[in-house]
Amino acid sequence: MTGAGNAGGGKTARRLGTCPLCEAMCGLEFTVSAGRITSVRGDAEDPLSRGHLCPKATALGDLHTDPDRLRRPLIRVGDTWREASWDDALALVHRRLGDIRDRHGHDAVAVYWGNPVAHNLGGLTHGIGGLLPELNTRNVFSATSLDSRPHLMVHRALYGHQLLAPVPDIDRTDHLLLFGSNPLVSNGSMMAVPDVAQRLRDLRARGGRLVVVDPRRTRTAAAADEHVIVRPGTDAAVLLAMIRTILDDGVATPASYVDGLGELAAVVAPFAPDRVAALSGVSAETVVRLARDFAAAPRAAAHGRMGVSTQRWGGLCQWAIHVLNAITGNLDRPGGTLIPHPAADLVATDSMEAGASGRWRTRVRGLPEFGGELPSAALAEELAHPERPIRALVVIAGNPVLSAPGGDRVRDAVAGLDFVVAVDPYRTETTRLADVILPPTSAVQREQVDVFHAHLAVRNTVRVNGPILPRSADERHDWEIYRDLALGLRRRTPRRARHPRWWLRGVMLRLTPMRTLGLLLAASRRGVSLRTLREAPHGVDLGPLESSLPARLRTPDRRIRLVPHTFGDAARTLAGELDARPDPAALLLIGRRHLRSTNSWMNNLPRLTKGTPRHRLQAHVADLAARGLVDGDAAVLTSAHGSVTVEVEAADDLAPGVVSLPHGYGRDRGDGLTVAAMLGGPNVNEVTDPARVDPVTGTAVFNGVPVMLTRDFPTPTPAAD
Ligand SMILES: Nc1nc2c(c(=O)[nH]1)N[C@H]1C(S)=C(S)[C@@H](COP(=O)(O)OP(=O)(O)OC[C@H]3O[C@@H](n4cnc5c(=O)[nH]c(N)nc54)[C@H](O)[C@@H]3O)O[C@H]1N2
Ligand SMILES: Nc1nc2c(c(=O)[nH]1)N[C@H]1C(S)=C(S)[C@@H](COP(=O)(O)OP(=O)(O)OC[C@H]3O[C@@H](n4cnc5c(=O)[nH]c(N)nc54)[C@H](O)[C@@H]3O)O[C@H]1N2
Ligand code: SF4
Ligand SMILES: [Mo]
Repeated sequence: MTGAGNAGGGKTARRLGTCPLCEAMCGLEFTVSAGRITSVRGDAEDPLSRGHLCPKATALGDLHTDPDRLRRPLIRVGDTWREASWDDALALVHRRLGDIRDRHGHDAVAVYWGNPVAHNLGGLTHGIGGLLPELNTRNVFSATSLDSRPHLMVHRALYGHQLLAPVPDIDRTDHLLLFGSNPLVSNGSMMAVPDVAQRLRDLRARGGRLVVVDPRRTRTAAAADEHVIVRPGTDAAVLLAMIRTILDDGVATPASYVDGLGELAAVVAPFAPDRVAALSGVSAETVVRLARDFAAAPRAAAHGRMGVSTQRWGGLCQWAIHVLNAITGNLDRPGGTLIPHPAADLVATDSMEAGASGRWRTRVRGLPEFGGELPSAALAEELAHPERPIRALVVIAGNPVLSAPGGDRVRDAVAGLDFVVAVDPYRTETTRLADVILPPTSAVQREQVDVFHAHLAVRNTVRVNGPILPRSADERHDWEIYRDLALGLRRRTPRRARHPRWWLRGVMLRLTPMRTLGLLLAASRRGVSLRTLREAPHGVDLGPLESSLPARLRTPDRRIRLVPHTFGDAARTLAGELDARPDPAALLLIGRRHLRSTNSWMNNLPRLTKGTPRHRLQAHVADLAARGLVDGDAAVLTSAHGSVTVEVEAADDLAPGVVSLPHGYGRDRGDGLTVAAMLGGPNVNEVTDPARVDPVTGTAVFNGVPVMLTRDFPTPTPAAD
């Protein structure tokens, strides 16, 4: 099952792989010499990535040989750890989790799963699909509610399934309008788009336009035809004013299966462009022009990402973006936005639930579940509930101490539990709090295929590769760890507590991920089987995205209702706040990502961390001067939640009034030493505020957080909210 054959001569071999690190799913070609990866290149024959790769992929070999990467299970003994056999470590987990469930019930065991799960077939088949049902707990949290939950909830509300995701048809569009998205650094998100730099050059070469709305002149904004600066957290008002302009102009052309234009007009009526201008900093003329340019383009696509998902009105922003595409006739049109139709179709095969919500709620704030998950902004308070309904935590490929808002509280809450088990290759700020760490094989030791992100890709392709390197008898894949955890818990589950599909789940747990993929491919009926995949190691190309509505809608009447209640209500609430004026003294905090980092991990690898430090708080030079600060100074950043010490950096690409800190920093090895000097810095999520979530979706607010920046620790008067 390894890819291309021998490069010829000696012990050097070329092997094809697929990068698991981000949504772009780049096809890779590894050179392996004497059991080590000596080079990584992009696979020019991959139909999606076409030879692209980014610096992170070149570190996959370093990741594998990293001496800090755990190879054997660790069991905590007081303040230290001992290596243990898999049997001993698993037995301990089964006993402790089993006892807690026997005494306190299934909900006493909570789960947090992180981003790498979604990129890993075994994470889906045996983690989400196997271990989670076996744990059978309502207390499931994940990175989704720190990320893409607004998208998923909008997909569910408009199209009937959380994974029916229209993505920009970037290769054919004439007009791409991006809100809060920086694909030249992130390689696209909720839009898997490798080689995006070339794709954007092609767009402009064929006479198309790229417009970026962002408080920062990002790489993507700098490459655009137009960059519109917006005050963080106010995009929803801008978008609703754009919709109003298009409706007022009488140029809305929604498809025949779209209902609710009249209701929409009523909802957006308060959003007059000049009213929105003072709030957002985007002039009325600009709002009107953005709307008219978008409506007039023959084929246009609007897309929004982290900047507009993880802000106060993330749900409204995503809803408005979809509505904008729909009312201009761009939804489901080549060159507009189209719903991918992958070879392994999780929607058509009902392999993923459509996305119910509100079946249960968090205890403290009453925040609703969506798709079986509670908002991670509530993780700390739920874990630390005085009645202790939750006693144990299972962490799968996640680092909530660094990635969830109020990370300091998450740390304390996790530390206060009776038992914690983590499946993770590293000792991190989170896993260090565990009683047992179970490390999986590295990314290059397993077969890789990304089934989930194929539902978000700008072309329908699929590719299975690997493993690049063998594993030893003592190493376990993620899926085997999830399987063994689940099987041990099954043995302890009394008959009365067994869920309805008990027997079937037992069978599925015992299949390998590849067998499950084979079944999924067959059920998807796209003409692709495991065999065809193995015969085409560069990938199978099912071609460009295609129109497929209304046939693929999962709404009860196969129609799209433009104004679902929750979004209409939220728009009315926002309308009531339109004339609020931002405090001119407050700064608004936003995040940022760097080309050579991946959320909170891989940043201990020298290849990726050399160069200028990235953990500094960037601010406009005028904002620094006003506080008596210059580049390089230490300062204190304070929000309603907390304070951190920062090193400031003057940035000329940020709008005045806006400051920026990346997440995933503030790393330390647990012995007081930072992982690498430049990773010191603060954990931004000790400043982001878990108390503030998007009221529609419960998603964390990472962008547009009101903060104060001072030379010294302020006397205790937190920033005005
Ligand atoms: N302030 C702020 N906070 C943010 C964001 C932001 O923009 N600003 N972004 C949010 C977003 S979009 C996301 S996705 C989250 C990420 O949040 P998380 O998913 O909680 O955090 P990661 O940093 O991705 O941690 C991944 C962990 O998985 C481990 N890991 C890596 N590969 C594997 C594997 O193959 N198997 C297993 N079992 N473990 C593995 C790594 O060692 C690491 O500890 O952070 C969110 N937090
Ligand atoms: N190199 C690298 N690539 C990655 C990752 C990584 O850590 N490193 N992480 C991956 C993950 S998990 C994800 S989810 C994706 C995220 O992919 P993206 O969303 O494309 O990446 P971000 O850098 O978070 O981009 C958010 C943008 O929103 C802007 N912004 C902030 N606040 C606002 C606002 O209020 N309004 C508007 N309009 N814009 C705002 C920011 O300036 C920034 O440019 O990236 C993925 N790819
Ligand atoms: S863009 Fe993403 S998928 Fe492609 S090589 Fe970089 S990290 Fe891997
Ligand atoms: Mo993410």
